Amino acid sequence: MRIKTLAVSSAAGGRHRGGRDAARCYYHHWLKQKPYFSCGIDRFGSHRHYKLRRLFRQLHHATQQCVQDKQPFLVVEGDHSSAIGTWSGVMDGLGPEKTLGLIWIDAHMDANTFHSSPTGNVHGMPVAALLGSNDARLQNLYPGQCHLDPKNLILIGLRSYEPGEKSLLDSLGIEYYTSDALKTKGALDATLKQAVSRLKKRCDQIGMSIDMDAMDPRDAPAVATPVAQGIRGKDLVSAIRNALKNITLCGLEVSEYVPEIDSDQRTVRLMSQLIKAVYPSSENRFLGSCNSGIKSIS
Ligand SMILES: [Mn+2]
Repeated sequence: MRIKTLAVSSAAGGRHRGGRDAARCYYHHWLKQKPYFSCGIDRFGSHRHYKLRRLFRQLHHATQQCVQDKQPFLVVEGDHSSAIGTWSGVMDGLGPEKTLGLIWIDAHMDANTFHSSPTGNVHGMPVAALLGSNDARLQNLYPGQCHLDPKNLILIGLRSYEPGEKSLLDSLGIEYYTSDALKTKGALDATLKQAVSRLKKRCDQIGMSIDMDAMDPRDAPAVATPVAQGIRGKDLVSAIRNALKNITLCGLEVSEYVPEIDSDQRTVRLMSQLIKAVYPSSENRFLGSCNSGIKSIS
């Protein structure tokens, strides 16, 4: 199986601009090839939302195409706001008749809106956007037609969130697991296995979005917003391997890695193990060395 790789060199939705180099760094050091597709925002500054909107639209187009071609993909992106483009594209690719189940592994709920966010950073809002929150400013950034059904979203690893985010998820009856609930031996393994089998029963495709800050900072220190007491890296690698034994995801997204503070490459190494746990087959080839012709937005 070939995996299409999509590199997003933008951190404009986050708070650490170093994240824009995440994709380039990952592909250079670990895949030894150029990414298939990249679109990026090099600078902060004016028109940030206008540029993000364009970026999400490009990414939406790319993942929509992947799904229509039944082509599994890997997105490596700077900040987690890009998930708005990734998964809206998948849902539109599936069309209104088919459903996406999404496993969201993160320290944060990412369910703020422009009304509730203390910072205004869009990387804290993708879950709210995908669910179709009624924040007009946020929906203005949303490139897709379809939204995520709350019962098809499961969040894992949470430990830092605002009360407004929790009440949004609770009001929609969304299933989530805090990292505290996963501390006992075997709990993470069982939870992930159960999440996959539940989504498999009711959804046509399953995707996974991994925010590197879900992991404990001892294992993944090079992230934009580290939070102590996270899931241990090796536990997540083995839980993913077990849970996905008989299933191929439609796509995987990895987010929030900041290479410039990854002095011992601990975080990128873990990122690579997580990607291999999702796409383990030695037959897998990551498509690369090809330019889509889409220019960086800067
Ligand atoms: Mn996140």
